[in-house]
Amino acid sequence: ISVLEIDRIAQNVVKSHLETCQYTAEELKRLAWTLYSPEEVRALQSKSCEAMWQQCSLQISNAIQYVVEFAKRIDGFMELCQNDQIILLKAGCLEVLLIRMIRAFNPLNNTVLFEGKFGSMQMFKSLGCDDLIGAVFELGRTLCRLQLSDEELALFTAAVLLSPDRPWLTESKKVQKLQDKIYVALQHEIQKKHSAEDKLSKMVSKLPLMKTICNLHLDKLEFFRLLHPETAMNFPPLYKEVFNSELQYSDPRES
Ligand code: 4D8
Repeated sequence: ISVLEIDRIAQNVVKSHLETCQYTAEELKRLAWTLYSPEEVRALQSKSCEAMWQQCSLQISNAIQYVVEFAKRIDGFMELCQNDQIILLKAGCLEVLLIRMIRAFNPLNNTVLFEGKFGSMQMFKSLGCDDLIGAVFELGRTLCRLQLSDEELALFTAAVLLSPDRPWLTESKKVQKLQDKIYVALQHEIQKKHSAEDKLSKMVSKLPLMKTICNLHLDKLEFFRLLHPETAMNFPPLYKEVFNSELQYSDPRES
């Protein structure tokens, strides 16, 4: 693999990332001190669990649309078979969202952008998922410490999306080759910046926490569905499609 090819890959992935982020870095900087007032936070906290889940699933579903568009613009992704495209998106999109979250996370006051304003983890209280939200904010804080550039974020999210170890992939060798090249491009990008040489391993070391968060989210969703089946039925179609556990973990050979 030549330096020229690595540069071409990096350019494609970074361009795709920048084109599919809802907010530019400047917009986020301007918004960073637009905080929910204590009254607004109290209003969010006194919502019913169902209403807050509905609101969060809508935000997640909206953000997933951008991740799907990101994936489609990565060279090689659309050349994978449709089965594998779906598997990679379903398995990876929450991880990508969690990495993308750091662009919209302010580590100075531990707040995250939610529907146009920044708020702390207390605003999610009515979800009844304090452990999940706590883990998400912890991840936000630790990822922010790495001070990733948009170029690094782009390549890291692309590498996570193109994980060859997702269950039921039919062409995992093909995915592996794409991911290898993206990691080479990421390592190359990190070296350009004279940043700490173990930055890549620090990034990769956060993946287990992300997997834990994804599984915790699936557990919470499953439990929520048991308690409030009619609300869960009305979640946005994209959210249901991506996180429907039966579809995600069923054995295609058994159905
Ligand atoms: O650019 O789309 O505006 C998180 C959601 C981010 C979940 C969103 C969220 C994001 C996960 C709302 C609830 C990450 C941005 C805003 C909304 C990703 C938590 C915080 C997007 C980046 C920040 C800013 C709650 C956007 C994890 C878990 C959800 C349950 C349904 C229990």
